[in-house]
Amino acid sequence: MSYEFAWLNYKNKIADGFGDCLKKVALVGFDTSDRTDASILASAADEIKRASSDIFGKEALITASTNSGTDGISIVFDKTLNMTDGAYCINTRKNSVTIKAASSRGVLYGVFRTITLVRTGKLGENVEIKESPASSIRMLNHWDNPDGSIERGYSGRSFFFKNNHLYTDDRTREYARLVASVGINSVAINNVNVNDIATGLVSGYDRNELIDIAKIFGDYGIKLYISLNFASPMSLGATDTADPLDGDVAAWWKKTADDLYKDIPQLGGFLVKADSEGRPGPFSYGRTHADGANMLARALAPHGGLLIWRCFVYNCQQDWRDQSVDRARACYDNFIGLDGEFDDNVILQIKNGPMDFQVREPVSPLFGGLCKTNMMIEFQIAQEYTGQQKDVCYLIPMFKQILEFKTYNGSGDGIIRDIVTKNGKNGCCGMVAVSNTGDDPNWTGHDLAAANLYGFGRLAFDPDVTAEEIADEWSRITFGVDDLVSGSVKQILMMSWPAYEKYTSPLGIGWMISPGHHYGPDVEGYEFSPWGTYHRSDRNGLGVERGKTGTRMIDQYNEPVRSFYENLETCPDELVLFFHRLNYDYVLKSGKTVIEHIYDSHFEGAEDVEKMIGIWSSLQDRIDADRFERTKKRLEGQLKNACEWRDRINTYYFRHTGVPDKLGRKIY
Ligand code: GCW
Repeated sequence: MSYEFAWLNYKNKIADGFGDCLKKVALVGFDTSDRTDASILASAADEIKRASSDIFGKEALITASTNSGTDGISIVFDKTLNMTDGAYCINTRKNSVTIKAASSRGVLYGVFRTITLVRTGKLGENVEIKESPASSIRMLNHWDNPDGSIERGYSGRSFFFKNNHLYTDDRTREYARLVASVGINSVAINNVNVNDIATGLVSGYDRNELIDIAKIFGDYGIKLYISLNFASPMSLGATDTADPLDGDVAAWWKKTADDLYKDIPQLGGFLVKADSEGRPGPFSYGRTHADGANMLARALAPHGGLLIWRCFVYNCQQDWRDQSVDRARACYDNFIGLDGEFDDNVILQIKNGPMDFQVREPVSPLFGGLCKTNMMIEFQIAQEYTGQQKDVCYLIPMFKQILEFKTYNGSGDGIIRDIVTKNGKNGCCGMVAVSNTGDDPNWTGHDLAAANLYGFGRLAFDPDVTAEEIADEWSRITFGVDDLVSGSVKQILMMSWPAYEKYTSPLGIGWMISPGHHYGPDVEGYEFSPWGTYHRSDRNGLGVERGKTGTRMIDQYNEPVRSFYENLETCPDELVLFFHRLNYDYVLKSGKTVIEHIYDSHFEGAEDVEKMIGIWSSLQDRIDADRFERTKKRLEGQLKNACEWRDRINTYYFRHTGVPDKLGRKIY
């Protein structure tokens, strides 16, 4: 499939200003003998060339040099500088720009950043910009399957797998370039549900292709990770058990890792989903998740590899009649007792919320509970439950809120951002997102969904940048510099998450989506299922009580968070039905009753989508016809979806309560 260049289309209109500097380039210190550095530096040099020729229609004049020039751009790689991996410094004078870094990744990121600043007109005379990545691991997880399908993929097929084989083509490099441009440095290419031939990826299946992918990633400073099947040695017939304490099993993994690192010395490590949704894991052998993770981590440790272990572990065979079990408790209950038992090269990957990527959830209490364990936060930009890249839902404002949340973990505030960027041993922490890319020409299905990919990378690198800044910058480099376009696109993006929240499930309750595929409403779709996702609506009220009189999930939070959520006086409206069961006539902080809120928010949500269509339509002559039309179509589809949600939810609650809408709006 053909592809576009997303935000890296340098032919888009750029701002006036410092652009000329790209015409003359001095490369300083690029003659390194280190092959890893050399390949990344070559990508950086190539990028400047591309930007220059696309912007000016002419190749830049590039020289290898020993010192910075007095005009044009000088890119300095100097290992003696006191800067961390990926950090860079950009200085400007009258006609010149200098980018300095002590790491080749820093050079690459500095080049990408300079190009963006030039394009958006943000580079003036005499500025100094110093950036260093906040998270040491900035990762994407692809849920791509060997047959080319993508689990929860909404933008076409895989560009890593086809017909049960890995492959590389031009797009592999374009992908690496795209994600490296926002600082991504780690990528797991295969689904965490490891089935069929994917099991063999660790032990030789398609090894040459794996090497090719790792090499292309390496050119852009990206480490390849492989998702593994915990039962691999058994599934592949090498052992008759997968017990992590069995000597043969450990020896098999050690040899497997040794062989892998011989072929791919830069491999990042493994990603594991175990004992979750039917996947094998240590529980089958009466072992703990620490036993399982450490055994694998020890196979990787001699090579500097990392073992990333997911905490999405819960009972998906629940009986809906049994109200004593609460899925929201599961992640914390399964891992809290293991704090301090994991090896230094193990990182627990924890989903942002205790359930599963709903439009609104509290922060997972596990972040505030673990004190002696490396942690990464897992977000999902694939929008499985937030519109599936059919509906626009810009998730960066949500991620920002989560990152700023105070857990009161340990002695200080325990802000999530700090836990995932500072608290890991030897930099073993960071942020990961389940990717939203596929082989659609625009990469993300919905053109506006690319803002989530861009934004996630930017945020993992610099959590201080605001959602508005990201939206504005992304729009300028994606659609070309035009204040009206970027203002309007920013407006649509910023209203999209609240709109989605309004027209779907109310007040943090979640899970009213159609079972299986998870798009569109089905109020009771999961109500009598084994998945542990219930709202228990009856004629009086709705919600699962998670406080003192209920499942006590709230007790998993530290004080003062615990009391904050326990007390109805302080528990915020947007999460009140996550934590408490309430009657329909309960008066919220907004002054509305629950039932009034349900009606109002659903009408408003659909109206917001109409507004978004109006804003987008006003850009008709300012955006190329292709992207204008395909986005407009998606927005119109979104309106249909929003109306369906509105009418089903409002009708369902009207039928339960008999309470008429005060404003007499149409409820069926
Ligand atoms: O929400 C669920 C998804 C599954 C996914 C799982 C997970 C990869 O519906 O498709 O499996 O989360 O995160 O492991």
